[in-house]
Amino acid sequence: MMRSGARVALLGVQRRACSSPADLVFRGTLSSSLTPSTDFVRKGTDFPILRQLMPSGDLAEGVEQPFSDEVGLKMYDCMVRSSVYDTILNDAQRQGRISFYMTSTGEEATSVGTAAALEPQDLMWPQYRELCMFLWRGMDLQTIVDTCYCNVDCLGKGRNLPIFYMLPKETGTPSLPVKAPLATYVPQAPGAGYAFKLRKENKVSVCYFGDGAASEGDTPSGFNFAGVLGSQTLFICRNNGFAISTPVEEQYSGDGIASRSVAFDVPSMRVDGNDIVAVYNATKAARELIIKERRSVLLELMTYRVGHHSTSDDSSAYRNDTERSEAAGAGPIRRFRRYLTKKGLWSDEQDKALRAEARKNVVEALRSGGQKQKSNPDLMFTDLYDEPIPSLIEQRAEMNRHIAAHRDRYEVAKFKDL
Ligand SMILES: Cc1ncc(C[n+]2csc(CCOP(=O)(O)OP(=O)(O)O)c2C)c(N)n1
Repeated sequence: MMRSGARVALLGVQRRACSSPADLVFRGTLSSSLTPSTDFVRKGTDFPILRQLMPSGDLAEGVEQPFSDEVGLKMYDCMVRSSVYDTILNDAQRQGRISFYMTSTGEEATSVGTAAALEPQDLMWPQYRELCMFLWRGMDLQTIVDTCYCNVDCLGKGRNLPIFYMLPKETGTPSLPVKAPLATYVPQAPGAGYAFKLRKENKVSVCYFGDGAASEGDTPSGFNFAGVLGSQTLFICRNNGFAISTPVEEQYSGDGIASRSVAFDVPSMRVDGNDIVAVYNATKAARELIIKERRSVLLELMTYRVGHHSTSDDSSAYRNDTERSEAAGAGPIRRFRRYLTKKGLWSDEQDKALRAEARKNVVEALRSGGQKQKSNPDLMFTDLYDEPIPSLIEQRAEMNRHIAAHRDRYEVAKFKDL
């Protein structure tokens, strides 16, 4: 193999003067080595999975608990509450009390482990399976349930699907609301991260998304923007094996999502997403690197979507139940509970009491939320334009005619102009 010996300049860096064709330096590559071989490059770097808390509930050799006992117990509390709320709210949809629901079952460590390792000023861009992040940041249960009911106290004014949470201003922790179109936040979050960099702020723009969202064209665009401009963005990909009924094997043939970031000069780390210690440590390290080098980082958190995609899905049509129940058994809550129990920080009695309390609270919040008036559908047409455009005025009139014709089906008695 011939080697030119010349280090090539990175994009934008001055090119050396060439004395002969052999000295030619190409812009925009990291390596200048030359070869006469026509071999294709097929394999990249290996992306090992960071694991620090073993399924047995023991820390890997040399690993120390990175958070205080208090923070550990608070994370566990969020994870259990989230799983209890998921069970009851999913049932509430089945009973026809709310129209739609999506669980985070099995993925609790991905959102609470990251949220707990970040700072309150960091700006969150959620996908929709981050209930634990919202709990960690102080979203109260009644607001969660009111959002699921789309009632008058829903912060999104009932304009969205249930579970489309947003953080109330009083929590003092910024977050964009959950939204439906996949991956739209992936290029937007680096925009905010770039503003943080320009202002030299100690803030990170944190973008959660799934493996399915990573299959959207917006995702590489976002990675490229982040890599080229050095935006203070933390990309958090929850790789849970599925995009609704499409398993990851049918979504990509490369090495997951972590490998893609290398092409965009975004350092990445693949992490066991069911291991709260690894998720926490990886996020801390990522945040440190982002602020120190004013650049973006990607974490690929390997996990499993234990529940159906949503209440509109029946996953028994495309996956076998053995796989699902095995994954449920190996979930992050059990693993962390084993650890806390071995450490003498948690007991079966405490676990029972926490679950009973969470259940009682969510049932009570459902009862209270169900008695509230639904959000006014007229609000769908407000806050978008200063002066409503003609098509919006026509759509609003059409909706009002429809509601007037089916008054018995809508809880509109208290609304004016309808
Ligand atoms: C742009 C866009 N395309 C398709 C959909 C329909 N859709 C909703 S969720 C989903 C799967 C997303 O999978 P993933 O990002 O892996 O998240 P997960 O549900 O597994 O947590 C799809 C295809 C959508 N909401 N937006």
